[in-house]
Amino acid sequence: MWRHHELRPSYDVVIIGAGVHGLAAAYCLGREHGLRKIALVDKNYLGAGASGRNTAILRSNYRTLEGIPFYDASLKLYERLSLELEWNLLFSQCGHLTLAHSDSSVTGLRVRAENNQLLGVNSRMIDVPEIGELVPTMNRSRDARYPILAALYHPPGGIIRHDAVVWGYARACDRMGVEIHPYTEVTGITVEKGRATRVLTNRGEISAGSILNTTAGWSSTISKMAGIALPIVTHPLQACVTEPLKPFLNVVIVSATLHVYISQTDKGELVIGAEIDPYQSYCMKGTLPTLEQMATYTLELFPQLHGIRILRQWAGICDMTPDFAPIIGVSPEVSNFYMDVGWGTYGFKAAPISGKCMAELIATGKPPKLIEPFSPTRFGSGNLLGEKAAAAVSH
Ligand code: PYC
Repeated sequence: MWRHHELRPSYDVVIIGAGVHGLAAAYCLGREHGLRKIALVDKNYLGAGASGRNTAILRSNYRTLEGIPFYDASLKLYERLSLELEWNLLFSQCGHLTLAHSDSSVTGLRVRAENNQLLGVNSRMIDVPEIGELVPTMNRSRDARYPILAALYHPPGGIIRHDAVVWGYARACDRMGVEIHPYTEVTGITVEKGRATRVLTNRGEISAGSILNTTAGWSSTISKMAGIALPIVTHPLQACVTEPLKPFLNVVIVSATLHVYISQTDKGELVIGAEIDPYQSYCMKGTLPTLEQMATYTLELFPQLHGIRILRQWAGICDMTPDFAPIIGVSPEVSNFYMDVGWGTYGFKAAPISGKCMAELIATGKPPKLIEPFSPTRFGSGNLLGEKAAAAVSH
């Protein structure tokens, strides 16, 4: 799939973090801008971080006028990515349902539906009978602890095979001559006269024309090596997968009130996710209380699932920003240090468009319009965004 290389002494671009964001940026730098002297370095195996730990949900039903077009561009790139990479990513556009269990969440989801429609994204509010047509197996009783009142329906949303996305991009990068260096941990970054000149790793030193930080979970620690402070806090986010069941759920279900989201894979397993852990940590282990919560909330929606077995539980770590929007752009302090970080719980779905935009920015020096609102300078100027209301579950 990709070859082993010795580290060369210098590259045009060194990308730190070989998850989907780093891979997508390397792929676009090569494919769209003709750059080849690119090294992707990662302290672990490919997909060991957030790229292989998310619940693989794709959607563009966001809340803000900045976020909606961005995630929608990403979804459209995902729609043709299997063809482009010649690698089946098992993207199933089965649809995405965000449930409302209170009047205030109906109002909030209505705003999202209207903003989505205004910007050409296929989303609409649906009532309980229509929810029943889409998910006849879900408990829609008025006697439930939190009865379902309505839902935001987003037909183009769905699930994909996240490992396949990593492998597909990695294979395409390798074919172009981009070097992928797993197990290559960055231990320092040298900055001279406002430019990052060298990346120090456990396998030696590399000089770099440009450096791109695409790490998730460690983005603030990597940026700090270049002397850049980021307004990020890092929290674990847990998920689990059940034994395979006969197909009964062909839409992604999200309930912010119940703090749970559920989908069924092609193999029949249920993938279930929680809200972020309430404390900051870099730990990627699951905990029993969160597993119990995920099980309890799933049973509120699907009581018939009692007794099914959990196969695995895990955590990924998420870099949370104050406005639930990413930090994308060049550092105002270090002129050749680029960042595509701070994705919170939204990163996986944004990878194709972030990679494209970062590649354009690095290759041309001009930020594409789509990423301008996410600039690292917005915290200083007070132009924060407000994407929290689009979170799958409340945080
Ligand atoms: O934003 O769809 C989402 C999501 C699901 C799990 C984590 N984030």
